Amino acid sequence: MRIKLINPNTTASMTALMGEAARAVAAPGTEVVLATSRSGAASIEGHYDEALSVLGTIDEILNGDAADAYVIGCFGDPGLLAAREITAAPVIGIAEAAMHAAAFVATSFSIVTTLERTRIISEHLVRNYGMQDHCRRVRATDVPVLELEKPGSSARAIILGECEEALRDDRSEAIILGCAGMADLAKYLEERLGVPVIDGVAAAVKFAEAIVGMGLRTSKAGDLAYPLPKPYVGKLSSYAPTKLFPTTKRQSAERFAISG
Ligand code: 2AL
Repeated sequence: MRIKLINPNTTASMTALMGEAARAVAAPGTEVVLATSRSGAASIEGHYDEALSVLGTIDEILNGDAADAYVIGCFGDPGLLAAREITAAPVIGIAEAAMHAAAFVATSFSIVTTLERTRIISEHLVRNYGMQDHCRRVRATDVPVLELEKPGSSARAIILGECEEALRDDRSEAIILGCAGMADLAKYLEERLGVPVIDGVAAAVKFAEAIVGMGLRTSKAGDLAYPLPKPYVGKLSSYAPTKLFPTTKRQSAERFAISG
């Protein structure tokens, strides 16, 4: 099967790092195709960055070869539900995958993320995914996303320290890495902390394999149905659903039935 891993930020080196984490866990028959958004912010660190990243992700789903599943590789899961509307192939967000994986191996977890201003994004996701009883705390390190990949950066030590505090003060039993750019830290941290450390990129790839393996596709029966046909104007006129998606129930059912 082919899984397309989309980095919604425009930093190709971060896509490569995520790709390594994805391919390290992918099954032998899984091809992981990497895509870096072609429009938007170099790193996603707030609501504005997130909102503007969604078109780049939509472009990656609509253009190019179809995939059996898509992974949105940013911890805010930006545009996840919109992405699910435009394809019947499963779309998995790394934050939702990480939280579900954590709940399988621990009754409590802490999320260790980047800038303080992104904490609220993770807190909203915890509530949206019904994980309030599992998530003890979201911890921000104030490490900027692009600092994570700078050689000689103190990011690794800061994150390790925050994880140690989480285990001690939150009494959490697992750690979730709150940024796709931390994907290469899971093993390093797990060895030092002695608890499960969950990277959402790896978790999302494995869940995508499982869901595709079960033959499941995104339901088109309700709010995740293809967008309704209507005109769009201005800069977004080419995104008008009329030209892009099935417009009748019958066409929608036909598209739902096509694998890929
Ligand atoms: C992220 C992420 O995963 N990628 C990015 O650009 N920003 N999330 C975060 N909390 O900083």
